[in-house]
Amino acid sequence: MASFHSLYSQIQIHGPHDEGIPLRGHEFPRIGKPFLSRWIGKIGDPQIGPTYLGFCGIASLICGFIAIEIIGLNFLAQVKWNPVAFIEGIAWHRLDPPDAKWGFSPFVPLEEGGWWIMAGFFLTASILLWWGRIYLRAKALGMNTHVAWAFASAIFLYLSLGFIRPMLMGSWHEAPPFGIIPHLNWTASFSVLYGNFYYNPFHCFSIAFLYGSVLLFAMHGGTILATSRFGGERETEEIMDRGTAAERGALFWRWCMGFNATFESVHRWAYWFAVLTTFTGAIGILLTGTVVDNWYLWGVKWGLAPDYPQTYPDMVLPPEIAEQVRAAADSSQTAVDTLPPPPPAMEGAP
Ligand code: 07D
Repeated sequence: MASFHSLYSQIQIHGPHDEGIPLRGHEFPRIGKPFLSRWIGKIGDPQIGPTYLGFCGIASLICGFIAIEIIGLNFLAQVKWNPVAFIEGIAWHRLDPPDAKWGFSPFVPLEEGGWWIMAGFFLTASILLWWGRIYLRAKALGMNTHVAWAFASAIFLYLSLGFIRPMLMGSWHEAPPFGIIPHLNWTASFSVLYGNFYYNPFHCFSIAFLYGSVLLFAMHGGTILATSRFGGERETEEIMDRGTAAERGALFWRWCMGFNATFESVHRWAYWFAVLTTFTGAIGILLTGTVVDNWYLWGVKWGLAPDYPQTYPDMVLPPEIAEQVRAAADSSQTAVDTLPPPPPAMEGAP
């Protein structure tokens, strides 16, 4: 029997090409002459292709290409079409949603956020069409549609961030920008603006499920690799007719922690933890600014967070600074804008 003796060694099957099972109903074309790759075989099945060609997949790729074009050309225009500056600043370039003054209007001049709406439209079309591809391919293969519904949970979070919440708030300006570092900055400032996301209980749930997914993945992946010398990777057979691998895997966990998932139920655990990561995340996003304006104050109200004067009882601001902070709070300036300049010794300090 094939065995996986260490973390590194693995078996590669090099035989006749597998064309797959005949599809139910009409045959759609598949493209590409299949070939084997030893290097790809190190991370998965060595056979590449043939790839299924269908309406949803092709339309999705076209829409995704248009979205990337719009984003990329905007980045290039921002650096005056200089390809070197484009590459140098690739992580910093940004394409912002419309300003708050445009509300949630679909008609915004291109240079003032219209490009962002258009890129978002094509990206969303691309993602939804890809969902269709996953759903329809599962059906065609006679499978259930679990993968499509898990993907739908991630799409729910994506739509909550970029469309549903901005719609509820009446402003595109609430949505994240396109761009690598800009979207990181958006995430951090969004958290601060709405009072610190650590106190958003649905952010807590989402993290618990995310970390839980990682733990389950490590436990399950480890168990299967550790029992593969007994055929543990033949999971279906082990579920239907508990073989020596499943017996050992189950016993291992029962010895270690008194309880074991079954070879079947561990996949339900993994599935629901992953799905709930993005689902609870979406709920947390939809509540922010609509139901709860400030998660920190919400935390103080419900006894989750201490208020700062109690945490730092000895911290008393000098009266003139306290006055400036108060004045800033009354105006649109931030407190930092009004603070006196740093003493000379600190100038130029990192
Ligand atoms: C984002 C959506 C689905 C994605 C899809 C794919 C494309 C490809 C490609 C154009 C992942 C779309 C495909 C777009 C385009 C081209 C080429 C799924 C997504 C369909 N947090 N936090 C989470 C932690 C803090 C904040 C989730 C940890 C701070 C905000 C997760 C910490 C602040 C948001 C999580 C931490 C903050 C989140 C994401 C620690 C400031 C969200 C789950 C240890 C930084 C999001 C409710 C996920 C959310 C979210 C983890 C800290 C802000 C659990 C571990 C306090 C604003 N955070 N976070 O699966 O759901 O994302 O919040 O400090 O919006 Mg957080």
